[in-house]
Amino acid sequence: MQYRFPESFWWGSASSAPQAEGASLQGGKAPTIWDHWFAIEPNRFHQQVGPAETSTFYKYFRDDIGLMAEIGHNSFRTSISWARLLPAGQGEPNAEAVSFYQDMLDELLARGITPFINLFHFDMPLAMQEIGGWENREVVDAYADFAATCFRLFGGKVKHWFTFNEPIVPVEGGYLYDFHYPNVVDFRRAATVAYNTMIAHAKAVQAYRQLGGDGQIGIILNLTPSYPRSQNPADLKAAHIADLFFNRSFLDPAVRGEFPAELVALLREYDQLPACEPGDKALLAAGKVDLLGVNYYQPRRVKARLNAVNPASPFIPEWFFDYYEMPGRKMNPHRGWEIYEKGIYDILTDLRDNYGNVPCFISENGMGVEGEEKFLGTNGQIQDDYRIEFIRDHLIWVHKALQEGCQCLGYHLWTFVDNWSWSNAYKNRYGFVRLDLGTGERRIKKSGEWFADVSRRGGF
Ligand code: BGP
Repeated sequence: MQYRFPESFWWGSASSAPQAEGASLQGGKAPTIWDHWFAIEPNRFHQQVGPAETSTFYKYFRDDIGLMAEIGHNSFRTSISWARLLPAGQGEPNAEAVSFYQDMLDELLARGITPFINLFHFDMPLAMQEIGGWENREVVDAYADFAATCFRLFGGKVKHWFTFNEPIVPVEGGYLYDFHYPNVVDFRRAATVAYNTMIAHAKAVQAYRQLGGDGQIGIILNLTPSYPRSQNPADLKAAHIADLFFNRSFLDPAVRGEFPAELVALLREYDQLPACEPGDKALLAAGKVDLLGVNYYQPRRVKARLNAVNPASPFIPEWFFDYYEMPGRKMNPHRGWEIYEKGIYDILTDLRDNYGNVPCFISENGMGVEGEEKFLGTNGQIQDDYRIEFIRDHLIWVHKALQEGCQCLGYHLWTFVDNWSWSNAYKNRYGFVRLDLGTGERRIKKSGEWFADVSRRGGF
């Protein structure tokens, strides 16, 4: 075997409640911003497929977990839906939701699969958005109560908790670039959402520790290494600022317990700082994670801006850089994302060198492919050799990072069974398992079989 991984390495995949459970308005669950946005603007979703049914995990979780065991999972991440557990956003838990999550966790444990549970995956309960979402500190407190409720109800079964998945995405999508509800474009409001999200994170961490949680609590961040076009000082500066906005804005408070001073100074200069409250600084300082999830899909390549900024246009990070398309870059044309395997190594070594080698794992990595049925083999199985190659080539860099002392504890693919990708709906398929949207049938892809083998042998 050329690439051997530690015996304790986490092999598995990641998913989320809104993208896989389905039954979005059933079982006592209240609508989220996704149900609402789809109801008012269905045209914003690929083929007008909304969040109501997604991948029927709510109904078929036992079968799905059986398949996870079959393809060598020793761990699996999903989320608890806030709007399912607490339909009003706060108050008494919904009994049907409690039994669903208990059963799901028991099933995972019975199959020897360690549950990794995340508490927010872009799915703001509509009732909470109606009072301002993350712009309102009452929602921050309601979230902290929701988190504490989860720790109390499920803490006996769950020892790996995550407060947020990719908290920057609702900021970008909802308040800067118009790809999530509420489709606002306003940097100061975006900064408030980002800031309050980290306060919510810190309050959840505090609650976990106060309740005497005996596991680990962390956050999952999408880290996109910023590469400058050249070593020209203007290109270097562009990459540095992009890194501050898109990585360090969340990475520094999560791991170091404070926002980067340079970012704060920049936002102050442009009058974009959010409002803080007394006590926030200490709260953030105490909210450092035990474990960091790293989602890695693509690098960010930037260059110095060519043109002057229109000062009347809304303030956005792109005031400080232009995107750079590197000639010859390798692309996943379906998602429009560059494939750059070494990026995963650059992240891990950065965490080792600049973030105290915080314990981490690859919590998402994967390849969405459109029209995957054209790779259906004569045996009726999807022959996704491109996905095998994608995973293998990333794992080779993870392996190198491990040999060089990085504390990367596992690798989770996005995703287990093909699931609903927000406004892309079912356009791109990511799963180890194919979902037939017509019949609901699941079928393990070639990559799933390959992964089972890698996980069982501990390498390849
Ligand atoms: C991450 C999210 C996932 C998932 C994945 C793939 O950003 O955490 O929810 O969707 O990306 O991206 P997409 O679904 O947009 O293709």
